Parts: sequence; C-alpha cells; structure tokens
Amino acid sequence: MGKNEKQIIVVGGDGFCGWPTALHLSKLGHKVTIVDNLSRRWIDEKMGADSLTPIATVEERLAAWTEATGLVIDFESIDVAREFNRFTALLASVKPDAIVHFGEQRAAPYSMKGIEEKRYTVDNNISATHNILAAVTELGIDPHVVHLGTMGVYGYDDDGIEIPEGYLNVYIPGDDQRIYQRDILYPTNPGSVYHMTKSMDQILFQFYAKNDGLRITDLHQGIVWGTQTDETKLDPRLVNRFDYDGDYGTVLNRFLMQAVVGHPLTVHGTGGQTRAFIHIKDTVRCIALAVENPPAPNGKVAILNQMTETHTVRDLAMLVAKISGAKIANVDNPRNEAAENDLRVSNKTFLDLGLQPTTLADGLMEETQEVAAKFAHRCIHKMIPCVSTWTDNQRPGVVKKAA
Ligand code: NAD
Ligand code: USQ
Repeated sequence: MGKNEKQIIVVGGDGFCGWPTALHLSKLGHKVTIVDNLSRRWIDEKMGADSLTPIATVEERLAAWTEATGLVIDFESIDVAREFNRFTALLASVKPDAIVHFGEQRAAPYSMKGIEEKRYTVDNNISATHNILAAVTELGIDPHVVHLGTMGVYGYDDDGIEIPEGYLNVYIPGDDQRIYQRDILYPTNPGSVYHMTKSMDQILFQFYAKNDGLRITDLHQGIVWGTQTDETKLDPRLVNRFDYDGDYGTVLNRFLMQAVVGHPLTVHGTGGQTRAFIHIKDTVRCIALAVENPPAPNGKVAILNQMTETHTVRDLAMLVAKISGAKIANVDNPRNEAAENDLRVSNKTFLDLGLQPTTLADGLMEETQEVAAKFAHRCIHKMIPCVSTWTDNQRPGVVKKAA
C-alpha cells in the first residue's frame, strides 16, 4: 500500500450507502474490508419487499469488482451489535486506520411499525455503535471512526434558524451576574425511534472522544437520492440497491418509481415538509473527504452536515410531475411531524473541502430513465403504500381518540 492508502473497515458495506462507498474507497487505493450481517436483505425477505434494481449476492458483487478493476475487497459476515468478540478479533487482525460505520437499522417508518421493530432498532443501533467504540478502546488502537448520522436528529419544528455543524455557542447568565460561555451539542428533537437512536449515538461519541481520546467524525446526512455512482456503473452485478417500499423507500426515489409505474405521487399531507437532500455520488465523495481529514484527538467529536440542497416534498412532487406527467395525490400523513417547516443548514466544511454538489437539476432525468424506468417491471405494487403509522390513532379504520 502507498503512503496515503489506508486500511478501512466499512461496517454496513452491503447497504445502499455502504456498498458504493466501499467501491469508491477501494478505487481510491485503500484496502477495504466490508463487515455486514446482511440484515437489510433479511428484512426485505420478511416484508416481502425487494430492491427495484436486481442486486447480486455479496459474493457475486465482490467477484465482479475484482473482474472489473483487479482490486480486492474483503468481506466478513459479523453482527457488530451481537458478536462483539468476533468483531474485536477482526479489528485486532486488520488494525484499521479508519472504520466507516453505516451498520444500523435506518428506516424511520420501519422503526415505528410495532413494538418488535422499535425494540430491534434501539437494540441493534445502540449496541452496534457502542460495540465499535468499546472494541477500539479495549484494543488500545487509534482508528478514525466515521459515523453516518442524520440531519433528522434536530427535528423539523424550527422556523429556519441555520443549523450549525454540531455545536451551539451559548451564553448563560450565572447567579454571580457573570456570563458563562459553553459550546454545547445542538439540541436534538428526534421524530422517530430511528432518529432517537441517532441522537443517542451522539452521546456515546461525546463520551468516548472525551474519556478515551477517540478520533470521531459524525456525518449528519440528509436524505440520499439516486442509485448509481461511477463505480457501481462498471458492471451490472455492481448495481446499487433502490428501495421504494413504504418503509425503506425515501421520498424522492419513491416519487421517481411511482412516476414510471403510473402510481400517483404520494405526498404526505400538504407536502410542506422541508428536508435536506444529497445524491449518492456526493455521499461517497463526502465520506472519502471525511476519511482523508480526521479530526485532532482533542476530545471533541467533529460533526459535519452532509447535505447539498433543501426542498419541500411538495416542490419535489411538482418537479417529478412536470418531467413525467405523473399525478399528485395528497394522502393522510402516517407520521407525527410538522405539516410545514423551514430548514436552513450549514454545509460549509464539505464545500470548503472541495465538494461540488450533484444537483437535482443535473441528476433527475438520468435517474428516471436509466434506473427507475429500466427496472419498473420489477416493482411489487402492493409494497408502495406507507402503512407504518406513528401512533395507533393514525391506523386506518381506527376511531380517533381525543388528544
Ligand atoms: P441500509 O439499510 O441500506 O444499509 C445498512 C447496512 O448495515 C445493511 O447492509 C445492513 O445489513 C447492515 N447492518 C445493520 N445492522 C448491522 C449490524 N448489527 N451488524 C452488521 N451490519 C449491520 O442503509 P443505508 O441507506 O445505506 O444507510 C446507511 C447509514 O447511513 C445508516 O446508519 C443511516 O442512518 C445513514 N443515513 C442514510 C440515509 C439515506 O437516505 N439512506 C440518510 C442519512 C443517513
Ligand atoms: N414522504 C412523503 N411521501 C412518501 C414518503 C415520504 O410525503 O411517499 C415525506 C415524509 O412524510 C417526510 C419526508 O417525505 O416528511 C421524508 O421522508 P423520507 O422517508 O424520505 O426520509 P426520512 O424518514 O427522514 O429518512 C431518510 C432515511 C434515513 C435518514 C434520513 C435523513 O431513511 O436513514 O436518516 O432520511 S433526514 O431526513 O435528513 O433525517
């Protein structure tokens, strides 16, 4: 390996963000080991859902990567939430320079589906994150831990105050009439059990950075859209997953799929929800930039906002309707969220590091034609509706209780 090349473990490297990231880091010359328990594939099987794109098995994916590039990515089937000793043994043998952590249950609707899914999401996500931090500390090694967090930890009830990168300078009047300055974590206000686990992850990071001097970057990412990256396009067996079902499909990819299968675009409520977005090509670039720029071991977690644009759900639906002729349906919102909100986010660090965003205007047509339309015949129509509700009151047919 060359001077700037690193040993990198990608936890969750078989998933939607993790797979193209593993390929991108490998292409950049790093030695990549994917750790994944394939839980995302099992959850699809359990739900009767599937990726719109036909994703190959892990073995086929890795063989295709070597055929296409001559590069080798290793794979270890480990559940990081439950198999602490196996994960620790892997760290001891690989001695990674960086661990990129995608290995969590990431769908808000799935985390609100029922008590089994709520408990699974908390047990899996908190144990996975804590086991990674504890294993690193136990071995006394010093990899840079890069975690995929989410913009949604902050909630969406704000009135448009710019969300800073992690920290808020506050001035507190003391009893002695002096003003005390503190740099605190920006307050969280999660909107689902899933988002709550990401808020809790932040406290785990804060503790291990302070107590054990771990170097940690927490990337607060917006909603990822798009499917393919330069690397996943190299061979059909490398294609990335495209989730569109009511639990795992994210809003813009769902609208693109709905447009090509002739389903009305399912706008929740008025569609006045403003959210942050990023294309999958920019996700992989941001992670490479984060890996190349570890924070100093100064006891403080580096928190970066990983997003490039904000849009309302209503505007996205109108844009997709304009390019496809699809109809828009305003459906009852199954979530407990503000009907309308403003959102302003600072993404200064990645722009300063040289990120050149892929905008909706650049990528939307390609995504519609080369992915959604191409694989529309694989759509399982009964998986389109969002049926997971935030409260019992919102279940169809339930007589609403008084608030
Ligand atoms: P995904 O579900 O496609 O991928 C997650 C991967 O982690 C899966 O392959 C799964 O099998 C694996 N995994 C889960 N628990 C594990 C465990 N205990 N041990 C080993 N592997 C485990 O999700 P994604 O969309 O790729 O998201 C990756 C990360 O990025 C998540 O943490 C998510 O919170 C964050 N994120 C995603 C988005 C988005 O729009 N997709 C946006 C912001 C943040
Ligand atoms: N929505 C619709 N119609 C749909 C689906 C969703 O109007 O058919 C609305 C939702 O009500 C919500 C918004 O679109 O207001 C976004 O929903 P989403 O499912 O696209 O995104 P979200 O649940 O927030 O979660 C996704 C990822 C998660 C990540 C998060 C980033 O699944 O892993 O953390 O985006 S963020 O939103 O910035 O927190």
